[in-house]
This record gives sequence, structure tokens and C-alpha cells, in this order.
Amino acid sequence: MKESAPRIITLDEFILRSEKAHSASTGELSGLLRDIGVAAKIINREVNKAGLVNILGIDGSENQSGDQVQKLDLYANDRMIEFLQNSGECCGLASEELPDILPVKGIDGKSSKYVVLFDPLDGSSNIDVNVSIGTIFSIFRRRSPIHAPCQLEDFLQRGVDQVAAGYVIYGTSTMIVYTTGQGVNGFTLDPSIGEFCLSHRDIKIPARGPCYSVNQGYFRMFDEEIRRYIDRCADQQLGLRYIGSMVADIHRTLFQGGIFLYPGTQKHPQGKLRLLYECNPMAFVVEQAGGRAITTGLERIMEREATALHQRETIVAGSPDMVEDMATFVRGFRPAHAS
Ligand code: AHM
Ligand code: MG
Repeated sequence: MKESAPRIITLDEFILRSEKAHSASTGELSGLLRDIGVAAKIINREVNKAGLVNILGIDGSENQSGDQVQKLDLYANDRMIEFLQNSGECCGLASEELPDILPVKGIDGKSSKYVVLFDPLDGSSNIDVNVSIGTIFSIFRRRSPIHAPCQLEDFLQRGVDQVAAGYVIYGTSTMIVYTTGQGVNGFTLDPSIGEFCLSHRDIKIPARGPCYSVNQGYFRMFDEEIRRYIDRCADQQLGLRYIGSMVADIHRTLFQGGIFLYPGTQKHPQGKLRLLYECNPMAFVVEQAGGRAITTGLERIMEREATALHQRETIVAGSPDMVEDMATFVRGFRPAHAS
């Protein structure tokens, strides 16, 4: 007998089913995740048109309808804010594109217990050259009293306290990959029906992988132990892959295994990537897939204290055995070279 085709599970259905599995669930988190899914589809629509910019109007110009054409990262920022503000499912937002937190008023007197942090369009240097970019998000339960406006302390939490986190990758296909602390699932956008469909259930990162991923051009600016570790990767004949979009580099690492590094440089001694918008959410996904994410100082990313909204952090993330090897190498190197 001919096997029937597997039934498609959409993102919305998956979220709803997961909600039903938790008797205490109020549906707020589900609502937030659904809103992020819808915002992702709208951002995806514009990202797909990025190459038409010379036809539709360049950034800052007026398009044929007389509307101002926006830079894509600001467009993505506005859509995320709009969807999350209108959803009534969060009490505050913080974006890599905004200087401060943005409190959100409850709808119909209802107050929400969640805050959302996001990087609306990560990898912005790749936008104009048709290379994968992404949206990253991180969700915390607020700390301040529920009926008052949210406070900075609601956002400055350690990564271990994230309730959910994930990313959208606008690549050869568009995917949303997220975790609520019970494994990682990936959904691919089927443009013909306009739905994210469950395509990668319970993603597990391989213990090792074929590549290391770092901006090798900054080699001379890295600390010596990182330089020696990178030499070691080359000695082991690992391949080098570096897209320059954290979402895309981590996504590849998640599926193929490998190690991704963004160490401190002279320009960014604490690393370039933001702890709250980039490192924590990606670390949550990587750990939930069985990987590890640490700083070049060998501390677990998700245990780092956040003291400022736009704080930067170094990161080493990926296959568990490779991150362990890196930590062992660096630990061994430091005492041997201490003056
Ligand atoms: P952005 O948020 O301004 O796009 O910067 C973050 C991006 C990451 O996606 C990526 O890992 C990194 O910057 C690449 O930086 P570099 O070009 O210095 O290697
Ligand atoms: Mg970014």
C-alpha cells in the first residue's frame, strides 16, 4: 500500500499543542511566539525584495507611492515593535536598534508578564549583497510588579533565566528555529501557503564538526591563546567557514557541527556581539541542542551578569566536544605562559 504523505504541522499548531501540554499555561508565551512568527513573514517579504531596491527606490528616497523607502534593518525593527506592541502579550521591548527599553501598555487593562529583546536584522553588512541574515529574539519573565511599567531590571537578566529564545534565518529558505527550554525545533517557511512548517524536530548538534568559524582577518588582533588555538584548528585540517552573519554561522554550526568564535579585538576588547540580543539567545538554542556556549574567558555565556542593555561579550559556541577542547587548550596555555 502506498504510504500517505506526512501531515504538515504548522508553527501555530505546534505552539498550540505545546501550550496544551502545559496545564499552567496562560497562552501569553504562545501568543508572543506566534506574533514573532508573523513579523518574521513580513520581514521576510521585504528581505526577498532587497535586490529590487534600485527599481523600487533606494534607502531614504521616495518610492512610487510617495512613501519613504526605509533601510531594511530599521524596517525590520519597526515591524517587530509594531507586532509586539499590538499583541498585548509583552510588557516591554528592547532592541539592538533602540538606545533604551520600550515599555508596552497592556491592552484592555491586561498586563503581561514577559519582556522581549531582539536584534531585528543581524548581519546587516550582508543585506546589500544577498547573503543570509537573521532576526534574533530572547524572552524573559519580568521581575518588577506586574501592574507597573516594566523596568530595566526586567531586561538585565542572566541567560539561564530566558523563557524562550530563537532566530529567523533569511537564507536559501526562511526558517524559524526556537526553544522554550525543551529542545530545539525548526520550521521552514513554505511560501506557497505562507506558513512555517515543522521541518526539523528536536535538533541535536553533532559532538564534533568539520569546520571552525571566525573572522580570520582579525587574527593579529586576538589574544595569543586564541591565535594559537586557531592555528591548532588549521593544523587539525578543519575547514574554515565564516559568513559574517552570526545567525547563519551558528545555524550551519548547529546542523553540521563545528565551532564559532567571536573573540575580543583591539576595536572591541569585550567582543563585538551583544550579550542580551545575540549571545544569550543563540547560547540558549545551542545548549538546548546539546552544544556549549562560553566566553573566551571560559565562563558559560548564560551565566554572565548583564549590567547594561547593549553590553558586549566574547563568544565561543558549538559542538560540545570542540568547545571542551578549546577550553582545555586555553586553560593549559595560560599557566604555561603566565609571566
Ligand atoms: P550587526 O548586528 O551590526 O549586524 O553585527 C553583528 C554581526 C554578526 O552577525 C556577525 O557575527 C558579526 O557582526 C560579524 O562581524 P565582523 O564583520 O566584524 O566579523
Ligand atoms: Mg546584530
